[in-house]
Amino acid sequence: MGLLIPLLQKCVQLLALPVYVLAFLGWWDWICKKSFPYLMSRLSKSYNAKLHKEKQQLFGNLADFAGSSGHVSLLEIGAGSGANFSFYPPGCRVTCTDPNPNFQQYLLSGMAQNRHLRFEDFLVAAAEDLRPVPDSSVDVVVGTLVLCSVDDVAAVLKEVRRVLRPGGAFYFMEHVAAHSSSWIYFWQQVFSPAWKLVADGCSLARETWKNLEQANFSELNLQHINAPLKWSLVQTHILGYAVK
Ligand SMILES: C[S@@+](CC[C@H](N)C(=O)[O-])C[C@H]1O[C@@H](n2cnc3c(N)ncnc32)[C@H](O)[C@@H]1O
Ligand SMILES: *[C@@H]1O[C@H](CO)[C@@H](O)[C@H](O)[C@H]1NC(C)=O
Ligand SMILES: CC(=O)N[C@H]1CO[C@H](CO)[C@@H](O)[C@@H]1O
Repeated sequence: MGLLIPLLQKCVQLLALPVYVLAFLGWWDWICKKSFPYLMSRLSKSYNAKLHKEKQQLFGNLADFAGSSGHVSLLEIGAGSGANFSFYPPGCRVTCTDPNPNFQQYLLSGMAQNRHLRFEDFLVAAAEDLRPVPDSSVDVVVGTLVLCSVDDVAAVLKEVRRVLRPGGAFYFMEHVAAHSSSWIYFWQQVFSPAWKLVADGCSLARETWKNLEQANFSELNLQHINAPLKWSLVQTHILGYAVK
């Protein structure tokens, strides 16, 4: 396998050559940032339809983390087009963050369809640096399909822990690296470099559960599942919540 993987990686990169050329010219990032919100809003509808049961189960106890006001104050990182709003409890105060400002119109229309929530703010920020959000100020942080795309997972988890109040929870659902002896893992490695460029910085084979284990939450509820997706490169998922 030693030489096979780099060789196959180069083959896949050759197939993606037009994208590499656009990146070389400096245009790809602009195209990605403009077109991704539309693509994500379409993709996330079909993804959510397939993972409805899992999300319902995941967010089922979210209301237990309500603060003293009786409502949950919630910060969603990498909110994208707002794929999780319908799962939040009535009265939930939602602040969204995403480094890509082009998501805002999708978030606003998602909010308009979820009148049971109170939309507080949209921050254009990477989750590695949530400076406008004070320490220990939110009950719940949510991130779905985000830790695959951030630059520094450990730095993000540190920020998440900083902004959570003691006893608050971080809910996550992420596609991750498959078992290292599986074929899926082999193909994840083959496609990884080209995928990262084409899919707006998404890493195919991160062992994100390790970062969560090392992030010093006081309690970690984490499950590995095979998501019911046909596209098996992103089938292997983790989901759960970590309590500060
Ligand atoms: C695959 S999309 C997922 C969107 C949405 N959370 C969902 O579940 O459909 C990844 C999102 O992460 C965002 N993102 C990329 N880098 C980020 C970073 N450093 N911090 C926070 N979000 C980031 C992207 O802009 C994009 O909205
Ligand atoms: C977690 O705790 C250990 C032991 O106290 C410490 O060495 C480590 O730096 C901490 N990690 C983080 C991310 O806070
Ligand atoms: C934008 C988006 O993906 N919205 C979805 C949120 O989740 C509900 C329930 O699964 C879907 O019906 C929406 O399409």
